[in-house]
Amino acid sequence: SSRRFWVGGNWKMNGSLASNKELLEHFAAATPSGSAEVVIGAPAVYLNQLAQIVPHGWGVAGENCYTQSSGAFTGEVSPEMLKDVGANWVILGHSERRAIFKESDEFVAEKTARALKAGLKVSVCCGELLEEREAGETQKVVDRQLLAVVKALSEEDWENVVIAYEPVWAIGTGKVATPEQAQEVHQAIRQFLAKNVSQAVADNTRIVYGGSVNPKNCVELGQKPDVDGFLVGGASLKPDFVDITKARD
Ligand code: G2H
Repeated sequence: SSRRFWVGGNWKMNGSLASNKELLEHFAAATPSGSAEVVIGAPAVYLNQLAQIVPHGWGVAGENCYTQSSGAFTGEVSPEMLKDVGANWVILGHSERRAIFKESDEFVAEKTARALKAGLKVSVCCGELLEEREAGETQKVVDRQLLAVVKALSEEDWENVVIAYEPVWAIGTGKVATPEQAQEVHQAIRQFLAKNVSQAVADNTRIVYGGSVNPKNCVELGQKPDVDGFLVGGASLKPDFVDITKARD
């Protein structure tokens, strides 16, 4: 397909000036010139550092942003500020933001629209809780989360969006979804896009899997036809993250 494989690292609230530098030097030394598009997400305070030292061609992502460019919003960071310090992507709607910081589907969608308007690309996350999967509600939950995004975006906006499907029960637990489980939901998301946006957007939008991806399980997951890459948490803090970026090569 025309969908270039996409691999994001999501460092979450980890790192330091010294450890970031060391890790990025490891990545660069591992000749990370695979065919995938690679993006590293890090705490906002480190994005300026990352923008200067990520391996050639890799992108830099914020892990959140607000809906306004500037103003009296103590503690928030705007999409324009992320761009200003060298980020070209932002991860939005991660399950930790939804669960811990109570972000609603509508708020995530509004942030997605605003970040795109500011010229950032967006990796927007969705995914069900364990009890939702067990109740047979996986697709209903994912559709609800994505419908809010569909309503907030224009068809052209989708060119700059990657959907990350991250089942919450697989996040940081070591309990990775099977390739079949991932494929089933990714395929349903693509059908959802065809029905609710357009066939072209369904065909061209990257849908990546997240949740306990590591160098051992990434190859099999990456062979599934609707798995267009990964969003990687814990394993993106280790030198062999580079192997995951080459899962499809
Ligand atoms: C899911 C994922 C990265 P991990 O949160 O977004 O983290 O790979 O540690 O499960």
